[in-house]
Amino acid sequence: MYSLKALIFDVDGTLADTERDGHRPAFNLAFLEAGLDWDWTVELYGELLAVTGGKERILYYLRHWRPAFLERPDLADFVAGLHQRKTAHYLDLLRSGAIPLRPGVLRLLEEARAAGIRLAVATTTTPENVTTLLECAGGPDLPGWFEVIAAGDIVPAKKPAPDIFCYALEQLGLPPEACVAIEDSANGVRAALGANLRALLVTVSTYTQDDDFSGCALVVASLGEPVAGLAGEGGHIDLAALEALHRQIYGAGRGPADPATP
Ligand code: XBP
Ligand code: MG
Repeated sequence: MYSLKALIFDVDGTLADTERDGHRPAFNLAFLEAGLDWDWTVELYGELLAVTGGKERILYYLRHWRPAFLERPDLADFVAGLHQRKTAHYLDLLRSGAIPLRPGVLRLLEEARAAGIRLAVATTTTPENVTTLLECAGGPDLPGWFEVIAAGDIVPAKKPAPDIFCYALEQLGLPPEACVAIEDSANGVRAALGANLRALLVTVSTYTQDDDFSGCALVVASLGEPVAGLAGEGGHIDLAALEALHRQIYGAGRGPADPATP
Protein backbone atom coordinates (compact mmCIF):
# COMPACT_ATOMS: atom_id res chain seq x y z
CA MET A 1 0.00 0.00 0.00
CA TYR A 2 1.32 3.45 -0.90
CA SER A 3 1.65 6.08 1.80
CA LEU A 4 1.13 9.79 1.28
CA LYS A 5 4.41 11.57 0.52
CA ALA A 6 3.48 14.83 -1.19
CA LEU A 7 0.74 17.36 -1.84
CA ILE A 8 0.58 18.94 -5.30
CA PHE A 9 -1.26 22.27 -5.41
CA ASP A 10 -2.77 24.14 -8.31
CA VAL A 11 -2.31 27.91 -7.89
CA ASP A 12 -5.00 30.10 -9.45
CA GLY A 13 -8.29 29.46 -7.72
CA THR A 14 -6.71 26.97 -5.30
CA LEU A 15 -3.96 28.71 -3.31
CA ALA A 16 -5.69 32.04 -3.91
CA ASP A 17 -8.80 33.24 -5.72
CA THR A 18 -6.78 35.21 -8.27
CA GLU A 19 -8.76 35.31 -11.49
CA ARG A 20 -11.59 37.87 -11.12
CA ASP A 21 -9.72 40.54 -9.15
CA GLY A 22 -6.12 39.69 -10.08
CA HIS A 23 -5.44 38.30 -13.56
CA ARG A 24 -8.56 39.88 -15.14
CA PRO A 25 -7.82 43.52 -14.16
CA ALA A 26 -4.15 42.98 -15.03
CA PHE A 27 -5.13 41.95 -18.58
CA ASN A 28 -7.40 45.01 -18.83
CA LEU A 29 -4.62 47.36 -17.69
CA ALA A 30 -2.31 45.91 -20.35
CA PHE A 31 -4.98 46.44 -23.02
CA LEU A 32 -5.61 50.04 -21.89
CA GLU A 33 -1.89 50.79 -21.90
CA ALA A 34 -1.63 49.44 -25.46
CA GLY A 35 -4.46 51.73 -26.60
CA LEU A 36 -6.89 48.84 -27.07
CA ASP A 37 -10.53 49.33 -26.10
CA TRP A 38 -10.94 45.69 -25.00
CA ASP A 39 -12.77 45.21 -21.72
CA TRP A 40 -12.68 41.74 -20.19
CA THR A 41 -15.74 42.00 -17.96
CA VAL A 42 -16.34 39.63 -15.06
CA GLU A 43 -18.81 37.72 -17.22
CA LEU A 44 -16.70 37.57 -20.38
CA TYR A 45 -13.66 36.48 -18.38
CA GLY A 46 -15.68 33.48 -17.16
CA GLU A 47 -16.01 32.39 -20.80
CA LEU A 48 -12.34 33.07 -21.52
CA LEU A 49 -11.27 30.85 -18.63
CA ALA A 50 -12.21 27.89 -20.84
CA VAL A 51 -8.64 28.32 -22.09
CA THR A 52 -5.74 28.11 -19.64
CA GLY A 53 -2.60 30.23 -19.99
CA GLY A 54 -2.63 33.99 -20.48
CA LYS A 55 -1.12 34.07 -23.99
CA GLU A 56 -3.39 31.24 -25.09
CA ARG A 57 -6.36 33.12 -23.59
CA ILE A 58 -5.55 36.31 -25.53
CA LEU A 59 -5.32 34.29 -28.76
CA TYR A 60 -8.64 32.61 -28.01
CA TYR A 61 -10.20 36.06 -27.50
CA LEU A 62 -8.79 37.28 -30.82
CA ARG A 63 -10.07 34.21 -32.63
CA HIS A 64 -13.61 34.64 -31.35
CA TRP A 65 -14.03 38.38 -30.71
CA ARG A 66 -11.36 40.27 -32.71
CA PRO A 67 -10.49 38.10 -35.73
CA ALA A 68 -9.00 41.04 -37.69
CA PHE A 69 -6.04 41.05 -35.28
CA LEU A 70 -5.12 37.53 -36.39
CA GLU A 71 -3.94 39.03 -39.68
CA ARG A 72 -1.10 40.92 -37.96
CA PRO A 73 2.28 39.72 -39.27
CA ASP A 74 3.73 40.23 -35.75
CA LEU A 75 0.91 38.33 -34.03
CA ALA A 76 3.10 36.19 -31.75
CA ASP A 77 5.17 39.19 -30.60
CA PHE A 78 2.06 41.31 -30.18
CA VAL A 79 0.47 38.70 -27.90
CA ALA A 80 3.72 38.08 -26.01
CA GLY A 81 4.16 41.84 -25.46
CA LEU A 82 0.63 42.26 -24.12
CA HIS A 83 1.13 39.27 -21.86
CA GLN A 84 4.42 40.59 -20.54
CA ARG A 85 2.75 43.86 -19.53
CA LYS A 86 -0.17 41.92 -18.04
CA THR A 87 2.29 39.97 -15.90
CA ALA A 88 3.91 43.22 -14.70
CA HIS A 89 0.50 44.60 -13.68
CA TYR A 90 -0.43 41.34 -11.99
CA LEU A 91 2.82 41.33 -10.00
CA ASP A 92 2.11 44.94 -8.90
CA LEU A 93 -1.32 43.85 -7.72
CA LEU A 94 0.17 40.97 -5.74
CA ARG A 95 2.77 43.27 -4.19
CA SER A 96 0.02 45.67 -3.11
CA GLY A 97 -1.37 42.83 -0.98
CA ALA A 98 -4.67 42.76 -2.88
CA ILE A 99 -4.84 38.96 -3.15
CA PRO A 100 -4.83 36.84 0.03
CA LEU A 101 -4.32 33.08 0.25
CA ARG A 102 -7.60 31.18 0.50
CA PRO A 103 -8.80 30.21 3.99
CA GLY A 104 -7.04 27.16 5.38
CA VAL A 105 -4.21 27.13 2.81
CA LEU A 106 -1.45 28.34 5.14
CA ARG A 107 -2.70 26.08 7.93
CA LEU A 108 -2.54 23.02 5.68
CA LEU A 109 0.89 23.95 4.31
CA GLU A 110 2.27 24.39 7.84
CA GLU A 111 0.76 21.09 8.93
CA ALA A 112 2.13 19.20 5.93
CA ARG A 113 5.58 20.70 6.40
CA ALA A 114 5.64 19.80 10.09
CA ALA A 115 4.72 16.21 9.18
CA GLY A 116 7.46 15.93 6.54
CA ILE A 117 4.99 15.79 3.65
CA ARG A 118 6.62 17.28 0.57
CA LEU A 119 5.02 20.21 -1.25
CA ALA A 120 4.77 20.97 -4.95
CA VAL A 121 2.93 23.28 -7.33
CA ALA A 122 1.52 22.42 -10.77
CA THR A 123 0.09 25.44 -12.56
CA THR A 124 -0.37 27.00 -15.99
CA THR A 125 0.50 30.48 -14.76
CA THR A 126 3.87 32.24 -15.15
CA PRO A 127 6.51 31.08 -12.58
CA GLU A 128 7.12 34.60 -11.21
CA ASN A 129 3.40 34.91 -10.46
CA VAL A 130 3.64 31.88 -8.19
CA THR A 131 6.65 32.95 -6.14
CA THR A 132 5.37 36.51 -5.78
CA LEU A 133 1.93 35.30 -4.70
CA LEU A 134 3.47 32.99 -2.12
CA GLU A 135 5.79 35.73 -0.80
CA CYS A 136 3.23 38.53 -0.73
CA ALA A 137 0.22 36.56 0.52
CA GLY A 138 2.00 34.04 2.72
CA GLY A 139 5.42 35.37 3.70
CA PRO A 140 8.98 35.65 2.36
CA ASP A 141 9.87 32.04 3.25
CA LEU A 142 6.85 30.43 1.64
CA PRO A 143 8.28 29.80 -1.87
CA GLY A 144 11.09 27.81 -0.24
CA TRP A 145 8.59 25.43 1.33
CA PHE A 146 7.82 24.07 -2.14
CA GLU A 147 10.33 21.56 -3.40
CA VAL A 148 8.94 21.80 -6.93
CA ILE A 149 7.27 24.76 -8.63
CA ALA A 150 6.11 23.49 -12.00
CA ALA A 151 4.65 26.44 -13.90
CA GLY A 152 3.81 28.01 -17.24
CA ASP A 153 5.58 27.27 -20.50
CA ILE A 154 7.94 24.67 -19.01
CA VAL A 155 5.80 21.95 -20.64
CA PRO A 156 4.52 21.96 -24.23
CA ALA A 157 0.80 21.65 -23.42
CA LYS A 158 -1.09 23.42 -20.61
CA LYS A 159 -4.02 22.06 -18.59
CA PRO A 160 -6.31 20.21 -19.34
CA ALA A 161 -3.30 18.29 -20.71
CA PRO A 162 -1.64 16.29 -17.91
CA ASP A 163 1.90 17.50 -18.79
CA ILE A 164 2.44 19.91 -15.88
CA PHE A 165 1.36 17.31 -13.29
CA CYS A 166 3.56 14.67 -14.98
CA TYR A 167 6.46 17.11 -14.85
CA ALA A 168 5.87 17.84 -11.14
CA LEU A 169 5.76 14.10 -10.37
CA GLU A 170 8.95 13.56 -12.33
CA GLN A 171 10.71 16.34 -10.41
CA LEU A 172 9.47 14.93 -7.10
CA GLY A 173 10.57 11.46 -8.18
CA LEU A 174 7.24 10.07 -6.97
CA PRO A 175 4.47 8.00 -8.56
CA PRO A 176 0.97 9.54 -8.60
CA GLU A 177 -0.13 7.01 -5.96
CA ALA A 178 2.10 8.74 -3.39
CA CYS A 179 0.40 12.12 -3.81
CA VAL A 180 -2.78 14.06 -3.21
CA ALA A 181 -3.54 16.80 -5.76
CA ILE A 182 -5.60 19.88 -4.94
CA GLU A 183 -7.40 21.71 -7.75
CA ASP A 184 -10.25 24.15 -8.31
CA SER A 185 -11.33 23.76 -11.95
CA ALA A 186 -12.57 21.17 -14.42
CA ASN A 187 -9.53 21.83 -16.63
CA GLY A 188 -7.26 21.21 -13.64
CA VAL A 189 -9.14 18.04 -12.70
CA ARG A 190 -8.79 16.67 -16.24
CA ALA A 191 -5.06 17.40 -16.09
CA ALA A 192 -4.60 15.73 -12.70
CA LEU A 193 -6.66 12.67 -13.62
CA GLY A 194 -4.74 12.48 -16.90
CA ALA A 195 -1.56 12.19 -14.82
CA ASN A 196 -3.28 9.42 -12.84
CA LEU A 197 -3.55 11.55 -9.68
CA ARG A 198 -6.71 9.89 -8.44
CA ALA A 199 -6.53 11.16 -4.85
CA LEU A 200 -7.88 14.51 -5.88
CA LEU A 201 -9.45 17.21 -3.73
CA VAL A 202 -11.34 20.10 -5.33
CA THR A 203 -11.79 23.42 -3.52
CA VAL A 204 -14.31 25.21 -5.73
CA SER A 205 -13.49 28.86 -6.57
CA THR A 206 -15.30 31.96 -7.85
CA TYR A 207 -15.42 30.89 -11.49
CA THR A 208 -15.68 27.13 -11.07
CA GLN A 209 -18.99 26.71 -9.18
CA ASP A 210 -20.66 25.15 -12.24
CA ASP A 211 -17.71 23.07 -13.47
CA ASP A 212 -18.08 19.32 -13.93
CA PHE A 213 -16.09 17.59 -11.20
CA SER A 214 -17.13 14.02 -11.91
CA GLY A 215 -14.30 11.60 -11.19
CA CYS A 216 -13.07 13.69 -8.25
CA ALA A 217 -12.60 12.00 -4.92
CA LEU A 218 -13.78 14.99 -2.85
CA VAL A 219 -15.26 18.41 -3.70
CA VAL A 220 -15.52 21.09 -1.00
CA ALA A 221 -16.18 24.83 -0.85
CA SER A 222 -12.81 25.54 0.77
CA LEU A 223 -10.12 24.07 3.02
CA GLY A 224 -11.34 26.24 5.85
CA GLU A 225 -14.94 25.14 5.97
CA PRO A 226 -16.43 22.28 7.97
CA VAL A 227 -17.11 19.14 5.93
CA ALA A 228 -18.87 16.04 7.16
CA GLY A 229 -17.15 12.66 6.82
CA LEU A 230 -13.53 13.04 5.78
CA ALA A 231 -12.78 16.29 7.60
CA GLY A 232 -10.27 16.26 10.43
CA GLU A 233 -10.52 17.24 14.07
CA GLY A 234 -11.36 20.91 13.51
CA GLY A 235 -14.13 19.91 11.11
CA HIS A 236 -12.14 21.32 8.18
CA ILE A 237 -9.83 19.67 5.65
CA ASP A 238 -6.57 19.02 7.45
CA LEU A 239 -3.69 16.63 6.79
CA ALA A 240 -5.49 13.77 8.56
CA ALA A 241 -8.45 14.31 6.21
CA LEU A 242 -6.17 14.18 3.17
CA GLU A 243 -4.53 11.02 4.50
CA ALA A 244 -7.98 9.49 4.89
CA LEU A 245 -8.83 10.53 1.33
CA HIS A 246 -5.58 8.98 0.12
CA ARG A 247 -6.35 5.71 1.98
CA GLN A 248 -9.86 5.69 0.55
CA ILE A 249 -8.42 5.71 -2.99
CA TYR A 250 -5.34 3.54 -2.52
CA GLY A 251 -6.46 1.50 0.51
CA ALA A 252 -5.06 -1.96 1.25
CA GLY A 253 -5.18 -4.30 -1.69
CA ARG A 254 -6.06 -1.58 -4.20
CA GLY A 255 -2.62 -0.33 -5.18
CA PRO A 256 0.82 -1.72 -5.95
CA ALA A 257 3.33 -2.14 -3.11
CA ASP A 258 5.00 1.07 -1.97
CA PRO A 259 8.69 0.63 -2.86
CA ALA A 260 9.69 3.07 -0.12
CA THR A 261 7.65 1.37 2.65
CA PRO A 262 8.99 -1.93 4.04
C1 XBP B 1 -4.81 29.45 -14.22
C2 XBP B 1 -4.59 29.98 -15.57
C3 XBP B 1 -3.59 31.02 -15.81
C4 XBP B 1 -3.94 32.39 -15.27
C5 XBP B 1 -3.12 33.45 -15.96
O1 XBP B 1 -3.77 28.58 -13.87
O2 XBP B 1 -5.19 29.51 -16.49
O3 XBP B 1 -3.46 31.14 -17.19
O4 XBP B 1 -5.30 32.68 -15.53
O5 XBP B 1 -1.77 33.23 -15.84
P1 XBP B 1 -3.88 27.43 -12.70
P2 XBP B 1 -0.74 33.65 -17.00
O6 XBP B 1 -5.31 27.31 -12.25
O7 XBP B 1 -3.36 26.20 -13.38
O8 XBP B 1 -2.99 27.89 -11.58
O9 XBP B 1 -1.27 34.89 -17.63
O10 XBP B 1 0.58 33.85 -16.29
O11 XBP B 1 -0.71 32.51 -17.98
MG1 MG C 1 -6.82 26.71 -10.94
